[in-house]
Amino acid sequence: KKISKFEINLKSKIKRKKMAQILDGLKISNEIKQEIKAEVDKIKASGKRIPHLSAILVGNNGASKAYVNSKVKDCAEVGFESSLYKFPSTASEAELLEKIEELNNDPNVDGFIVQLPLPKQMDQEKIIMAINPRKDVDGFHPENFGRMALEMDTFLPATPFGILTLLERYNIETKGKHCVIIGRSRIVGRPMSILMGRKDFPGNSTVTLTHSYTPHIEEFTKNADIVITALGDPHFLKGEMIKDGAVVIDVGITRVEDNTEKGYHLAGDVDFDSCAEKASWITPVPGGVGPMTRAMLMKNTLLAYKHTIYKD
Ligand code: BQF
Repeated sequence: KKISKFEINLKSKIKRKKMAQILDGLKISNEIKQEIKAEVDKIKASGKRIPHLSAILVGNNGASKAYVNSKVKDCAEVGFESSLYKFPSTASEAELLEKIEELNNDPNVDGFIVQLPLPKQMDQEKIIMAINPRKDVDGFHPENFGRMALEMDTFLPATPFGILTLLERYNIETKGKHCVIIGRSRIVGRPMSILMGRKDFPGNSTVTLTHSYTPHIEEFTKNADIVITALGDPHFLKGEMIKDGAVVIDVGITRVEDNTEKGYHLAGDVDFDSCAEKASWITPVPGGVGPMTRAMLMKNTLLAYKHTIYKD
């Protein structure tokens, strides 16, 4: 039987893969920073004190230095005041606790962060517990984690807050969806598992939290409407592990050494090319969740300034 040109055209049209749309974190993060800047401009015009974020950096970790510097730059961009306190890696826990107490009591500082990870001799938990929850713009204090889990107003950790904001701005349906999260870190996976199950938008998902002891992870990811990867294993999630039309959020940012001037590039947990062929929406790396993380720290600082979370 002869096949007409029309039929061939039709077949190739049906076969042609529909590529995923990009969740553009860089674009949305710039919009959010612009919105914050507009608010700060109004605050300035009214003659009031401007929002102030402080940061504590301990030691010489290259990535930590770069992160903290980028936060100082973001503050300048949105019009916040910022201050950076640097300690050598040999600093004692007591010295650090003293600075935290000073910032806790400084009425000119709205919020502050201690850049993680800390050197090994420091008890990270003890340091975080010393931060006044009202100034904990990273949302790492257990009181704020508890408030989050109980669906009270609080500072959400910047990365989960950034993911929620991306889903919200792109109006991605989460209600009644199956959300599979890979990784149970304190900063991403575990809070995300709580947030996606909240009675809110984004939220109202059925959540599965998978991790290094989950056998046959693909049996979960294949059944997920939304997959969030935060494990730090470049190209871990392959297209064959997801279902058609899935929403794929990549939180991985592993530094992979290469021959570029920089000496490295960032690799996500998602095998972008194979997943983009099947997904409906996908975040790129770089330019996806990372820039959102940075913008949400600015947002939390503004919320601290305005006493949006703790009202007294
Ligand atoms: C991008 C962080 C692990 C440990 C401590 C943009 C960032 C990253 C990636 C960024 C992170 C990760 C930050 C991209 C802040 C996110 O375009 O892909 C921005 O600056 N982040 C941090 O301060 O501490 C970390 C990850």
